[in-house]
Amino acid sequence: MVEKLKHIWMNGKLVDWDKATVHILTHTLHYGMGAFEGIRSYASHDGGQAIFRLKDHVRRLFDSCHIANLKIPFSKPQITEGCKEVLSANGLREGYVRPLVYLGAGAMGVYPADNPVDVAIIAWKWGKYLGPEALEKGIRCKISTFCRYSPNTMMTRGKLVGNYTTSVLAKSEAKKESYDEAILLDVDGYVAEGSGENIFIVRDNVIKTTPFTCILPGITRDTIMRVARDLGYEVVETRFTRDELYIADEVLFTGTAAEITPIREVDGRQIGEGKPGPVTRKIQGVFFDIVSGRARRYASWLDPFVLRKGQDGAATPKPKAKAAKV
Ligand code: PPE
Repeated sequence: MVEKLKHIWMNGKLVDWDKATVHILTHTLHYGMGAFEGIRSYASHDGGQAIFRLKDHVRRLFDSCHIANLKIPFSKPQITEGCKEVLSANGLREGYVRPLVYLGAGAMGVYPADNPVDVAIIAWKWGKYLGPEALEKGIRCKISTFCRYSPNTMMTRGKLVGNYTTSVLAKSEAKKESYDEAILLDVDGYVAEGSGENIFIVRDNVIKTTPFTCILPGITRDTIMRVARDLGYEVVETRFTRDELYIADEVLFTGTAAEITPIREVDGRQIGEGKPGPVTRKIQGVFFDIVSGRARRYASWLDPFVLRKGQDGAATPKPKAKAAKV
């Protein structure tokens, strides 16, 4: 359950959490055409707080909308400010920010003639996406019976609302069978990505990740490719098969929500030593140094923001109750 906070940004204004509602004729609710982002903010080691790769997330939101033919009625700087504003207004140092662009109420039918394009930005507290021990111990995955879309079925470079129906099915199937997460193959049978993460494999210190044939161009994926190359590893973008995954020394997921999650088992087969391997550990370490502002080399990926006075993430002290009149 998402914990209720104070405010949500809707079409340029902060509204009360409970008042951030939509009409049942909201077009996106019926037909799934919309776009969203997922962004995290982190506490910095020096006592401040910053949003990780905000500029790149805002750019991808606009790219997604361009792909989907949705004209956002706000500029990139306005959306950027909106993301900071919801964190600030809710007193969240470490939060997850979800901008959502959707077609509002108007016409029904698949042709959204004059429906308004609405924008909301929500922030909430999101702990470890794949469970409290996922980052430390690694997770168990299953190759899904569902496939990632062919590029002309859904346009997968956009983070589009409707694209997530397959993710919901794949994840639910995996959880029902007591796995932590699903790995989807593409329509040609090669490994694509997780239901909400990109995937990397490591063998003999060579790192491979799937190319942009049908995956979401993950910002964490891009971060990890850069970090791994800076650490001196060879990183290759290439298709690989499920058996190559089974015999990898290490497998890991990357994503804003999932961060850097090691995979210790796929389809009942142990991966490597069955625990996070040395490459994954090293990459994880650098990632958390980056987001907490300790790795100066990557400081340009951090966008600091201020918390509103009295909203430092701690529970706001309640005003002292007045003495009851007797
Ligand atoms: N693939 C998919 C399908 C995906 O949804 C995500 C993010 C990624 C790759 C990684 O992208 P990036 O976050 O830019 O590194 N999934 C988001 C939503 C998860 C959800 O359940 O909601 C996320 O991590 O924010």
